[in-house]
Amino acid sequence: MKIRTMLGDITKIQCDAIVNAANTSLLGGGGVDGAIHRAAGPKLLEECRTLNGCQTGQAKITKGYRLPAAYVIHTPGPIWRGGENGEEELLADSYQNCLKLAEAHGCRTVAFPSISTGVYRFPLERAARIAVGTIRAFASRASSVDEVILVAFDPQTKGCYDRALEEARS
Ligand code: AR6
Repeated sequence: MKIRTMLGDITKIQCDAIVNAANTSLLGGGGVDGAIHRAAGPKLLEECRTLNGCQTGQAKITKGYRLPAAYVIHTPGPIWRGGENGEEELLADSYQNCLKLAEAHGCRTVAFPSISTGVYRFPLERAARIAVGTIRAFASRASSVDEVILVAFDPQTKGCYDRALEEARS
């Protein structure tokens, strides 16, 4: 399984599934969540309303509607509260549960935004290491997913991903 990083807007990416850094209501919000709902159109919210929310670290899947991606995998990442409240484990759960759902739906390519590092204030470098570590650990048991794209919306996030990947490979 290949892992690559890119700078860009996740709503423009042509792949089987994009991940949404959602909240537990799954009813939309700001940041990447707002951008995904705007780009997908109102049918995405309609489907989300049928899902009854989602717990932190878990994931639920919908269709992509007007997005180039076939599916959206929604996961509420943890809100950073100092690091003593299971935040690291919950962030790893988010990545892992998204990958499991992608596998269950036969996805080959999956794109992730930097979950929890915006409004939820998870420290960026730690989050990047958790993202890379969890995806690499999953790679050994992945059968359908063969490419994961880590999509950074700003150069600082891209730099953190690239360093975390380099560290993990060396
Ligand atoms: N493409 C890729 N990444 C993006 C995009 C985009 N179009 N837009 C923003 N980002 P955030 P969180 C980056 O705050 O911290 C929402 O209101 C952004 O720069 O979107 O998990 C939800 O409803 C940052 O690097 O998500 C929740 O209430 C990253 O995506 C809450 O925010 C995540 O930032 C979730 O907070």
